[in-house]
Amino acid sequence: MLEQSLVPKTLNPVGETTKTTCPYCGVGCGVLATPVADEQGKISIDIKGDPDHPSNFGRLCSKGSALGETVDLDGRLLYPSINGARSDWETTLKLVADKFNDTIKKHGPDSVAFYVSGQILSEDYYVANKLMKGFIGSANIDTNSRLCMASSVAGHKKAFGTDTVPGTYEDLEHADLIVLVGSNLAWCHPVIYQRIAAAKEQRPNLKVVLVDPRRTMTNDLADLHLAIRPDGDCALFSGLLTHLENNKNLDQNYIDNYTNGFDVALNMASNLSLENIIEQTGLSADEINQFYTMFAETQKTVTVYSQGVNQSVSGTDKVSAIINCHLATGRIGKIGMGPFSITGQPNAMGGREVGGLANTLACHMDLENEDHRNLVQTFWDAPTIATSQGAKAVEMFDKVASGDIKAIWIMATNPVDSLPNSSAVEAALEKCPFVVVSDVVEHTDTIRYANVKLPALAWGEKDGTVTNSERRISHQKAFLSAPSEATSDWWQMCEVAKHMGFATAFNYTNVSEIFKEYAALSAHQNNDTRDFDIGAYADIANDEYETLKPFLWPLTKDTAQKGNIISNHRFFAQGNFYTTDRKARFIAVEAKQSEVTEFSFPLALNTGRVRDHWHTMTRTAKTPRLSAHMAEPFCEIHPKDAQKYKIQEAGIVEVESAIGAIRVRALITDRVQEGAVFVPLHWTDQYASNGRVDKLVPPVLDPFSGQPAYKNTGVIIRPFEAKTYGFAICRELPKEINAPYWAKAKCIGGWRIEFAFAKKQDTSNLITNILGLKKDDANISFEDETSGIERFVWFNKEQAHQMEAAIFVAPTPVEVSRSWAVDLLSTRHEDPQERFRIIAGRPSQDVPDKGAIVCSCFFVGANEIADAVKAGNISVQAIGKCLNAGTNCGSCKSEISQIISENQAIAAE
Ligand SMILES: Nc1nc2c(c(=O)[nH]1)N[C@H]1C(S)=C(S)[C@@H](COP(=O)(O)OP(=O)(O)OC[C@H]3O[C@@H](n4cnc5c(=O)[nH]c(N)nc54)[C@H](O)[C@@H]3O)O[C@H]1N2
Ligand SMILES: Nc1nc2c(c(=O)[nH]1)N[C@H]1C(S)=C(S)[C@@H](COP(=O)(O)OP(=O)(O)OC[C@H]3O[C@@H](n4cnc5c(=O)[nH]c(N)nc54)[C@H](O)[C@@H]3O)O[C@H]1N2
Ligand code: SF4
Ligand SMILES: [Mo]
Repeated sequence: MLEQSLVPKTLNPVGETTKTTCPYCGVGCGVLATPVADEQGKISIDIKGDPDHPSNFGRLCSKGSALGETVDLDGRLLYPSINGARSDWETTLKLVADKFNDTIKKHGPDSVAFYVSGQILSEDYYVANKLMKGFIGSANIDTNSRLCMASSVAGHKKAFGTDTVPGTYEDLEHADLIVLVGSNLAWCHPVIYQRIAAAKEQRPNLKVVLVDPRRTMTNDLADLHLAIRPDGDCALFSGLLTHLENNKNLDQNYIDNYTNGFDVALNMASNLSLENIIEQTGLSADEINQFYTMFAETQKTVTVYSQGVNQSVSGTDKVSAIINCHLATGRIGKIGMGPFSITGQPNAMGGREVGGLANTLACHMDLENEDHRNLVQTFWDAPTIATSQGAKAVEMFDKVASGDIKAIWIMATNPVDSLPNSSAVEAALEKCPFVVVSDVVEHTDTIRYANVKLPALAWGEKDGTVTNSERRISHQKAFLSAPSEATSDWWQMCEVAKHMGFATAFNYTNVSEIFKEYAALSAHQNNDTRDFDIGAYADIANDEYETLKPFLWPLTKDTAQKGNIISNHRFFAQGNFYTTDRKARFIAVEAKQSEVTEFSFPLALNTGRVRDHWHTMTRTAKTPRLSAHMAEPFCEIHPKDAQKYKIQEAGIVEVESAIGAIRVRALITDRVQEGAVFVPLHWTDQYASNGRVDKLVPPVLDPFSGQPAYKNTGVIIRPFEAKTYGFAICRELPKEINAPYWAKAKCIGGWRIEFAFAKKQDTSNLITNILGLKKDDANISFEDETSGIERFVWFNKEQAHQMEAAIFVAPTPVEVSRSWAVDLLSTRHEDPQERFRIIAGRPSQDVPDKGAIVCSCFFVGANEIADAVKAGNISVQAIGKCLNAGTNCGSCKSEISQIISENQAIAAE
């Protein structure tokens, strides 16, 4: 039960709903948040999908559905502080302004930097960019979108002259072929996945091709899976261009009227022979041909792509190779057609629009364009304007390390975990004379290095706009009051600007004033010379902003029909690109064999996401529901590699690259290919002993975009030879967990801890190291010398039915049903006889073992689903009927489907 002081205060009375937007992925789902009271009057927030929001029409995924569980104040950063001592806002902001001013005075504007995030709102982003580029006069502002979208931005600008996503989500529903390249939609953009699944159910003719080295859950939707070799994408799409030419599938009219450079691009592509393509992609001639034929024959084709494309040394080239095929067939900007780069973060797109990248200017204007610079400077009435690119993310931290940057403000991102070579980032921040961090939580791996900590408003408290993957701008609204001294990111930025001497330009009293200025700038001297124009809102009043409905840009002053905006604008069906001659540019792409990993690092490390966690887990790990699906950092290893490197199932594995090593749980599966391993990016020092995968990833960058290649690092794996393995659950966490391997996760009523030691441990010490408890205080114990199995359980001294902790120790990976064990903390153990059962490590015979949790909404486990399949429930719907699994958010449907196919075979035997 949460302490009263940790319960957030709502702005609205019970029952009054706020329409807002989900703070997680770039799908940008509309959310209805309503305070509700239970019988004791305890307030919580009910979360539903907004049926009227055009991104999700009422749907939400597992993360969105669990938002209500993340808004409590447990673990929140609530006061500003300086060097660890609590401070007040006035002193703190003045100190930040003075330090930045002093540094600039002594070392010039490029000695300071802002590193911001696709998780701040457009208004926050707009003022940060305005301050750095127009008033400080440096372009040293970059964002974690560099790690995420930069290759797509670069690819768009090369081809279209501007960073435009041509189509909309509707195109996915109208398409006859959807090609998913390097996108695990089922887990990363679940509501888009569900929209495609629904369309496919209605129109089984809609075909889906998945291009991904791994067989992800998204494969459940695919008619064809191309398990491509890492970075084989340029070859695949270059070959496709040649195929389209050879088979007369080109739209010559489109090429002639609206594009340049086709011949050069085609020439380059045709240098590749089929053998080259086979070699670079690792696919068979048959697979390649099947895909090429499908693409060639299907007019209504959308190619959706994300990090398997962007996060690569050839990221920008991959984007170009894909766009080339769409331009060559004229399949762009028309219903059901187009290249479609989907964004990761809720406001990755907004950040691009406000010019949050070190090489862009506000409102899709160019830093290199003098007219644009003059326009922006005059509009802002700014004393200066940055004239050349600033340091991009990785370079920015290199400059912090070298001392060129001496003061940095990090806002809403965790670079110590998420940048490549993250140990070097740590070292850089440790040395940096002045580090400011704005965050919503008290403990992160980055905030450890802050001289100044600024508490920010979190989702539910903050207010402003975000833009999703399809260019739709939605209002993210507050429904909770600001806790303690937390303030909005835009306010922090503006106050520092004022203290730096720029009072007039940052004197906003309200977030809507920022939006209004931003909208006005987008339209200023535009006249369709720039794609981004939301001039319809150039005069928006505060009350109109309050009720702003989701809208798609562009929305110019002329076209606006405010109040009833039905815009489904697509770009480029009739050319009209934003290059000087208004024609698109084909880009010649040289497909090269991806570098073979070195002899000493023979495996290709791929990294990415899991279904129920968000990045560095600062919010998703607060909820037991979202922590149930994957409770530990892991490494997926192909069975043959497991054999080769002597890795046992559920053992601990050390993954080492040229720059670092981590220790995670081994998960042996043929979902990854032989020669490749996969580790998720989520686990930080806050949740595991040594699971930060970016310690392994070297700063290898795409040459055009500066985006890191997170998906192809040479590594070696070896077993961590543990003599003692263990699993524990506890109501209260000890201050510290001491073990060479540990990982912790929330469960209902407490925590679960996995651990391992290289040597056999003295039991008393082990218990102190893991749980901070005394062995002698255990109420039940079991020690078996022959098997080496040891188990201890502690009950509450006053309330004997309440279990406080249990620990299970063994010389091999502990075989205890985790889903059963985590329920023990929230069960009343009335019968003293029953209590002894706990040391058996599994439910009593009449209670079946659920198995690993698959449906996190209803806590349904894999064994339960498998049993239901064997009893004849062989469709996802039937499983939903009998177990409820998959009937709320639907995020687990593809996993259920997989369990069905695995067990149907068994049932049939
Ligand atoms: N659950 C969840 N959802 C999220 C997020 C989260 O943290 N958790 N984060 C959000 C953010 S910021 C982002 S950027 C998106 C990312 O969304 P995605 O891009 O879908 O996610 P990733 O898991 O990073 O990578 C996608 C796939 O690329 C594949 N891949 C790797 N190398 C290659 C290659 O060379 N070629 C091809 N074709 N594929 C390759 C990987 O195997 C992986 O399955 O997700 C967003 N949604
Ligand atoms: N190996 C590997 N590394 C990767 C990737 C990968 O695929 N593989 N993907 C990359 C990608 S695409 C991304 S987007 C990044 C993500 O990486 P990060 O941006 O570092 O991860 P987050 O956990 O989202 O960090 C957001 C931080 O902001 C805080 N926060 C949340 N809301 C607010 C707010 O409103 N204001 C403020 N001030 N703070 C807030 C959170 O508590 C958290 O500490 O990781 C990148 N790193
Ligand atoms: S798909 Fe899920 S995480 Fe993404 S915006 Fe929608 S509810 Fe949020
Ligand atoms: Mo991202």
